[in-house]
Amino acid sequence: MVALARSRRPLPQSADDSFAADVVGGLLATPKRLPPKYFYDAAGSELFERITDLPEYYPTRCEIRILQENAAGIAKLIPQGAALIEFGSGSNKKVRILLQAAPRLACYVPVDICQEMVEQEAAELRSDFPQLKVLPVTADITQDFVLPPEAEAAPLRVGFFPGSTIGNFEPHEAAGFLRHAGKILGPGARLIIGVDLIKPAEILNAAYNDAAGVTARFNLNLLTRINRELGGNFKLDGFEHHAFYNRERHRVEMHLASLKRQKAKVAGETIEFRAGETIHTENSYKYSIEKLTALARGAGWRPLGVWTDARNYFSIHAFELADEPPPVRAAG
Ligand code: AVI
Repeated sequence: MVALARSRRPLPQSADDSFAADVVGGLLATPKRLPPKYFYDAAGSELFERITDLPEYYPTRCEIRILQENAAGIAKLIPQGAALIEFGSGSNKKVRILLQAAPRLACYVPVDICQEMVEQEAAELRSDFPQLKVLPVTADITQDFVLPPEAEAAPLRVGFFPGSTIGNFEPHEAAGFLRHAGKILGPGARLIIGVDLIKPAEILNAAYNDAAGVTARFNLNLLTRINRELGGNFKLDGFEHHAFYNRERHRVEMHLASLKRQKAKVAGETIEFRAGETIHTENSYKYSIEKLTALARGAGWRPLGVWTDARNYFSIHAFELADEPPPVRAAG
């Protein structure tokens, strides 16, 4: 029965097919847009690591500081024997702080779309934490994926989602992701999540327009990737990085602005640009503690604690999966 149902489904698209479909679909839409998850090829991941060290880009430093200063309190919420699952693990800098403070874990499961990165970071952790079972999974964290049997067998799973990556989702997608994380982690789960807070526009504008131009290169690298992987012919000097804080929507927007009227070919499609027209490449939503807590509650999570830095730039929240789904509110 199952096999029959399966054989009737269309063949799954390859990763390349969905990249091409997302890029062409996004560039033919009005306004033009590209999903930010495609920033992270090898060059983009490296540029992002450089962003995290920039003097203007405060989130990584703030989050590491909060983790260091509150490691014992946060680690108390990770019970002995639990499996720790990191969503979109990237660099292992932050989880090391938790691993040092946490009691014996059943295993640590870093999950990331970039296989090379997740394997390399896992190898480093294995040599620094020889007692720890490190079981990397290569997957898109927004899609269903299977946890290793050791993680499934643990009495409890704790999710770790640092870096305010949740801010790169639209708020309804963020709620959807939190629900999806609850399903993956299962009953009794906990979640530790880093979230960037609302703050003055000058600080946000500087963080996404660094003087060294690394964020601009990170943004433009998306066109380089499209040229290489989808046979595109974008001329990089015809586009400019634009990033600004949108106060009404509490988000930093990143765009690639066309400097002139021009055309580009991508995967056999011709895309036309007006002078000044932009491709919207990323939103980075900033939250208040209350708004993030309400979003998580709506997705079935009960707050356990929240930690911030002295300037209230960044927050780390801990949640526990509620037994009952939140009531559906009547419209009107
Ligand atoms: C990964 N993400 C949380 C970063 C952010 O701040 O939204 C990506 C980034 N974009 C530009 N700079 C950093």
